[in-house]
Amino acid sequence: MALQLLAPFSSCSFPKQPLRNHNPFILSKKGKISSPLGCMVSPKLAKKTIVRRSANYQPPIWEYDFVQSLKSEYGGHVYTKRINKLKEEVRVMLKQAVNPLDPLQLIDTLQRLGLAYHFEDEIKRILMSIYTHNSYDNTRMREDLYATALEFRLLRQHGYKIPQEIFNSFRDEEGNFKMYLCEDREAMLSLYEASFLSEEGESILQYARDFTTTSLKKYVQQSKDQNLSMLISHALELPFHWRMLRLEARWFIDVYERKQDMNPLLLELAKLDFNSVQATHQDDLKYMSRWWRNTGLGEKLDFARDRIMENYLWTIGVIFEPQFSNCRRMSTKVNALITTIDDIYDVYGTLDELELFTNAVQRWDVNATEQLPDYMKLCFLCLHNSINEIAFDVLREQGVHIIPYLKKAWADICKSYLLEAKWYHSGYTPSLQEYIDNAWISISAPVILVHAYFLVKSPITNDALKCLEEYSYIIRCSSMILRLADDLGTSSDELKRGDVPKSIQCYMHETGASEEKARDHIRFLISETWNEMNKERVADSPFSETFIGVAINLARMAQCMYQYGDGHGIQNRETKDRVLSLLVQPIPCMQLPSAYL
Ligand code: LA6
Ligand code: MN
Ligand code: MN
Ligand code: MN
Ligand code: MN
Repeated sequence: MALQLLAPFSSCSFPKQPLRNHNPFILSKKGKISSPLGCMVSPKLAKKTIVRRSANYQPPIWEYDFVQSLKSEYGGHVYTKRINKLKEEVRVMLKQAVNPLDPLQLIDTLQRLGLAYHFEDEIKRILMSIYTHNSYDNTRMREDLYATALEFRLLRQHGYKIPQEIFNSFRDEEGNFKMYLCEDREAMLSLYEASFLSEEGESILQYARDFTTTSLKKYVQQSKDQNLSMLISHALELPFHWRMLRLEARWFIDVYERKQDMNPLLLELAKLDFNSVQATHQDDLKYMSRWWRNTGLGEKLDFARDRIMENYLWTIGVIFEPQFSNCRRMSTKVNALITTIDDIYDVYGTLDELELFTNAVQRWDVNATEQLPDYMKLCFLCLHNSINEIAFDVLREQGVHIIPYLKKAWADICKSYLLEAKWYHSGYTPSLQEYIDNAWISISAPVILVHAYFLVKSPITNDALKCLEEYSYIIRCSSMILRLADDLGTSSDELKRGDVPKSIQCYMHETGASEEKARDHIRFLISETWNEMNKERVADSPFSETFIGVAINLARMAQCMYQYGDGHGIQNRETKDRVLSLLVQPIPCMQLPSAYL
């Protein structure tokens, strides 16, 4: 049964849109968020013994002193000099790459090594020239599937409208991909990766994805070539387009080192640059861990997740480039506040207290703290101070008063939290549609993205502010993926401790499906949402490329964090290893020759 995910806001406030027949769901592109709780009056807090739940979250494994002891030599002048020299050499390589495949492969390698951000102008120029020198009207016969798919992927990534029919040369009269192509694993991988740049309704790409997935899975089962199998399994687990960039870079640097035809210059640059970026991230992290300790929230609100390391890790997935330190730092504050407040609503607070808190946030008024219990006073003031400070910086530096936007985002999330709390306390199971209408907000992506908009330092425009206020479609798509990925990773534990039914359970309740089928359905919705987001990221928009990148990266980071369960709350082995490799351990490098020291 096809489920219709229609308007992602309360369905009573907005007429449902007609279904487009090829699409199993439509996220609404516009609309107001209704305020189902706005008219409710908070009852006075009753003085009685209160039974509170516990999530039994473990204390943080990353101790304050350990974080403060992190130190890297790679931020220093000597390394910067070497990196700049290597960058010049890569620029020459980019200029000299002329045969049609060379520049594409070089760009792909630079992307995967995490170096592309240094060469954005050069890469744009090369792709522009490839685009203008070729015809994409699908009459041209193409012979090399590997090259065609790579060209298609890189061009689409960069916003060119390349038709899916570019792959017609590789299909027979019935439209099937020609079977002999399966023998060429590199081509299969290349087409597989390209197929994730699809938009909704692009059946050739969907077919390409199914075809290559089947073929690559079969290969992995039978193959003796361990190296290639490892690459393929990695891609099958998550395609490049869905992956968190820094982690992918860290992984690929090791892969690249083992490649026979690798270029030592690129390898050296990739390692040094990774380590130098890591040095910047360590500085951010140390700053954040001091801030967090000063808030006292980790200590005083003992029921809540104390996860400053994980809260910072998210921001590396969202925007890793060294020049965005301030954005990462302020976003970490936002994440830490979200995580704490979410636990207040989901675990610790009574319904009466939650009404008061929601009301205080809506008023955005320090006078509202008076009625709050002490633990909420602390949290509310921390929220108020931290967010007002972010707004103050923006006012000082860019002359725009943004508190109305920030406080609206916080009021919206608190209202959505409160609705979930009411559902929980009344034992109500919503339909999947009703759940989603609220849950794309309660997952916090709108709050994260509204703040990020003001922190990426692109000029603030009125058009963008309007889109921000109504949570334009790219924000909704990113939120939807974050929500569904979070539900896949966290809902089992949430249900055990007592929480609202999440998307999986709502779907099971509504359709009678098994948990496994429900999970499949949620994964399917994630992939449909990616199709929508792919279209949206290249559509006309008042948002900067940087901000659109942030929205997409947030979805990628969600799929990373919840890839093996609740990587945000549980402190599982995978998250621990990721922290170690991204934030703690530099990549071993050869000593620089003494001339540099
Ligand atoms: C996930 O917790 C959590 F805290 C989030 C708000 C996810 C994203 C957070 C960042 C970037 P949980 P719920 C800090 O699974 O209650 O408890 O909405 O969220 O399912
Ligand atoms: Mn604690
Ligand atoms: Mn929660
Ligand atoms: Mn919650
Ligand atoms: Mn969850």
